[in-house]
Amino acid sequence: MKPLNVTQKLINDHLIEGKLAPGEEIGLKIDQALLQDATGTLVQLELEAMNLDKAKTEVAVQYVDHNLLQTDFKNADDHAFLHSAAQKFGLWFSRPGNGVSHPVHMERFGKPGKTLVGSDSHSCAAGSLGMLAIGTGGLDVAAAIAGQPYFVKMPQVMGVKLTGKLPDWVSAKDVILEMLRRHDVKGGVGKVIEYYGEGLKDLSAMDRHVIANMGAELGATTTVFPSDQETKRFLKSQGREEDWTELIADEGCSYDLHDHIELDKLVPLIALPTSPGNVVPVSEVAGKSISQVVIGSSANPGLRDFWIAGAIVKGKSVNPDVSFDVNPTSRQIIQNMIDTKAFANLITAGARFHQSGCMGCIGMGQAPASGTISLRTMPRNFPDRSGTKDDQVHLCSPETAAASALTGKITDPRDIASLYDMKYPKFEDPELHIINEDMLVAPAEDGSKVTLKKGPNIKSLPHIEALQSDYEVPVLLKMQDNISTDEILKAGAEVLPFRSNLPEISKYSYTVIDETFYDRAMATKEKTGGHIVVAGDNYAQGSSREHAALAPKYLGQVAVIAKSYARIAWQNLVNFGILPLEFENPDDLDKIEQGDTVMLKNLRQLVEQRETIEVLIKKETGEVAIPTKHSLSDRQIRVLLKGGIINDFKEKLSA
Ligand code: MIC
Repeated sequence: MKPLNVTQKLINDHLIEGKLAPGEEIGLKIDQALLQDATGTLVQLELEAMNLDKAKTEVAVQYVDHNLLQTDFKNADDHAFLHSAAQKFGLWFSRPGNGVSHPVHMERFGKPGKTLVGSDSHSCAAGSLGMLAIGTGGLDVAAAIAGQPYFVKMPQVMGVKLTGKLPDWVSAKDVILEMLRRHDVKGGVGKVIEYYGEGLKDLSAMDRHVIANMGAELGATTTVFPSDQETKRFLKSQGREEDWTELIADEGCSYDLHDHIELDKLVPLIALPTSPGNVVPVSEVAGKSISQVVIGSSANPGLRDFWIAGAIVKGKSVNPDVSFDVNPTSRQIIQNMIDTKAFANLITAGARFHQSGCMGCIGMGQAPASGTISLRTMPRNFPDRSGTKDDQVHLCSPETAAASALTGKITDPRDIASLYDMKYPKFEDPELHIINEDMLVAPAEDGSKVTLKKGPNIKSLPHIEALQSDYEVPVLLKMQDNISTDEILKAGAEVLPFRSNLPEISKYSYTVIDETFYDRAMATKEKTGGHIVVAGDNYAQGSSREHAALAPKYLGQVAVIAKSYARIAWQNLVNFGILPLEFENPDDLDKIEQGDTVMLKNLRQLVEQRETIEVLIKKETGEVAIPTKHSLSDRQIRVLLKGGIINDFKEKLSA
């Protein structure tokens, strides 16, 4: 048999439908599922709409890590709802404050050789353990929990060879920032990034998590690491050695695409506002004053990351102009930080400790002061995500963050060696971590007796109408390349509490780009029955939040015409019955203006027969015909024509 890489092995072992030809849709058996609260409320409502009796996956876990601030009843009600739903539908429940989903999952549940889908784009982090872990929209996760296969376009596999060893003051975050420097935010679309080579031996499982996690920022389908002796050591340190199995690439296997990173040549890197792909060496921007440093999030989750920051600031004080915020990733990590003195080092130097969770990473508090620079070890710095208008969030390693917290300026961590006369602190990972499972609640034996607790802010899902054949609707918004889901539907403390209330959250659609959107969309919905929007490349990159499709749908969005789409967003649009069209000639975007009217004729038939869909644009000056196409699978066409997955699923149930 032909030698296989790790990705091919994982896919082969779980393939239910389709062929391994890049670009074709495949259906995979899913072993594990992960939900976080901000996307999970919708998923649980979807499970309710699907009438699920009990989760069919081997493991499914509902985490609560995003909406932690309880400024009124809404988030607390959501937590109670999620707890009851987890009990009812057979999921584990990780209680609020227990920690961020991805590292907790890796510590307590992840298993080499398994597949996972998660309703959070960073679910790919579990690829650090030799899993095929894919972040996706909530409906796809709900379907997997209900026992359906997960459908995705067969990706190409990019093998990234790692050689050498990271120099002092350079760490895993710099490896993924280097990938982003090379490939930018859409370089990974349609690809699995598989790391291999002798350079792996000095990257711990948690270092691999840092790299796999931010594969989401490359737009990759997922990231895969082998399961080797280091994976075994990690699982042993978590008291789960028996869950280890070896999974390594066969000698002589091949990859569709290639890249190579010489680890010893890397330098400290930083992503400038407002894209994780805007990466330069720290030395290029060193010296700029900063007002905030935040360490934490699933993109820098391990004990080492907090320990190294603690060791750098040990015995010193952070700069008086800097707020030095630490978000521990889990209660277990806090206990291990106490044990290794990292906690004391950070506190004594002036750190502000927050509860374990995503916090500022999703704009739940920790907004920086206006007009100032915030340095974060987090994965994203899209416009306004922090909660401060025109924010200047930079993304960097814990070494760069801690060094800069001391000086009050962006600082290349290699420079503090001479400034403070210190050597690079060497981390020794404890053989056995303190393990804390107190806040993980097992599913109920019999969920049928559990009643769902729904507070007044939790609204059931509306019915979605099937796609019609003819439309005459306005272009309500014209956008350019790389529009993020944050710009389509804001993150942040003001909006997140409405994740379980569609009518309310839809008021925030596209407000980062155009504050008049909601009013214009509602008026148009009444008058013409809907609208379309147009965009450039990589539309809706970033998060998996399906609200960025469902809310526009609720406001009457019929179709999007874009040059290209981010993977998750493209799937979400179809799942909620919005037609994702692509320009046959990308330059035709220039021929459309906001305010033009669009005529779509005979749409159902053209979509079904995969024919060119001619979009007639009516302008004040005349008419222009623009050819468009779609790249949906037969299954997606069926789903779309019915108005989305829920309608399709209900129809299957009643058949
Ligand atoms: C993000 O990093 O953008 C989030 C918050 O984790 C999202 C999920 C969400 O919007 O709830 C993601 O990455 O999927």
